[in-house]
Amino acid sequence: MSATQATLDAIRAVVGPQGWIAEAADMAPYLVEERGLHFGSCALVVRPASVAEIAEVVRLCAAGGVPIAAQGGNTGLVGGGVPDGGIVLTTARLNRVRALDALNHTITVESGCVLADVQKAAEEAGLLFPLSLGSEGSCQIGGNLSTNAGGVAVLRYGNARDLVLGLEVVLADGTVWEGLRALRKDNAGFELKHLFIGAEGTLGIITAAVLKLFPAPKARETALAAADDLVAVLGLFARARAAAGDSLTAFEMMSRRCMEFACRHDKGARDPFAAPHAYYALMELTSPRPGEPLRDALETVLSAALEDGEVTDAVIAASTSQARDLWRIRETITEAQKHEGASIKHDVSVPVSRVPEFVAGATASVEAELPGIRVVDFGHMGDGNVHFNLSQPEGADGAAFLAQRERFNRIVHDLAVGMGGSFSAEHGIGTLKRDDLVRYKPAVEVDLMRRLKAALDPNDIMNPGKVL
Ligand code: S2G
Ligand code: ZN
Repeated sequence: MSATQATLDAIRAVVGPQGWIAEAADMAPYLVEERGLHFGSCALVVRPASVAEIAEVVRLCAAGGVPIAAQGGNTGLVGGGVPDGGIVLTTARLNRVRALDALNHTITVESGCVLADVQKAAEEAGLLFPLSLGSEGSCQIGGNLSTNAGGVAVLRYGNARDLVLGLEVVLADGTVWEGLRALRKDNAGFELKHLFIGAEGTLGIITAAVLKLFPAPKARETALAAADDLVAVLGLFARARAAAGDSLTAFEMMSRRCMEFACRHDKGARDPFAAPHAYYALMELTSPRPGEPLRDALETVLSAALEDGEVTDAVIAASTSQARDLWRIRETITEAQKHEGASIKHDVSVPVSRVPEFVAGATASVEAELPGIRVVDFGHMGDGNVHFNLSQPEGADGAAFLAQRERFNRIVHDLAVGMGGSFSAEHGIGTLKRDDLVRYKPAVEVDLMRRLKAALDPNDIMNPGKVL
């Protein structure tokens, strides 16, 4: 019997019949990335029921040299959770809320908790866990932390990394690091948790976390403004930020094509304006103080912008359900784009002040490169993160379009990095951007990452081939 077979048998004994999947059809969903662009293979899908089982499985894999692709909800977009042989280890069954300390404003959750459930647990305690992204109904907090997820509230609350106080991690030799401290001040040595947040499972497996909670919003106003170009949208952002300060919780932008795709493919999405507009800004103000005059602030900002011709139209949601309708347009773009053929995505960031310049430059370049290409630009304007996604020309061959991914990645990533931006703002590296990491990160950074990887995972069993 091969060493691998012996290891797999031992793993099956550790987790028991409920804890493993070997049927090809049952394993299939674990082997493909969200958009079906990355496929993998594995010998076994392992579903441990406890940290102790995970630790023992990792110890066996370390001894047997069996690679582990740790997975949460498998909603990633860069192939980070797709296995390349070895086993998939899903933390889905570790989905308990272990503790919630309202006075300390912290919640301790296991990695398999779905993000929406963490948000709900906080809400039931009269508090807010602010991480919020399109896949929140299925993504799991372990994956959110492993990829340092961003989403729509980064402007006000930061990335996943900024929301974590403590971690529990199973290291590459099976040791459990129990670092679930719930302290906002703990300045004793290296900040080790930040090694594992954003490491995409390449240094260890996050099994639980202590997360920060915040006062729940008692007042919330949402508006959609229309503008002729991104310079105007940027001007509106400046006005809103100056007027509302930290009450401005989200500021998203989307182009006309996004509105068209959303309304074409999602029956629940409706353009609130009579006329088409080149760009839209979705803004949300919240406050923990009930009765805070957020609507007045919004009306003041929007009427001044309308008066100055910076904004061409605007609607302030008159109800929670209308606010949800406005958000739906923004959140359905990713799904809608799938119906428009092949897409080449870019998840870049530049200084907020340079978003209009970046989008104009990138659009001119890609349209010169391939007439008929359809730029689908939207994203988190408030934190400079643009999803500069490209849909194939109508009627073109999807595979031929995707074959040009490298070429368009180069154009778009070179421009963003050349503007002091990043080629990967929130989605991470996975396998998709591994080469770009070496191309764009300073050699000293890549070398440091490689040294950390060698130190923490000397047998290279933790998600090998991802990130580095
Ligand atoms: C978003 C989703 C991925 C994409 O909607 O904010 O992160 O580029 C994106 O479609
Ligand atoms: Zn995004």
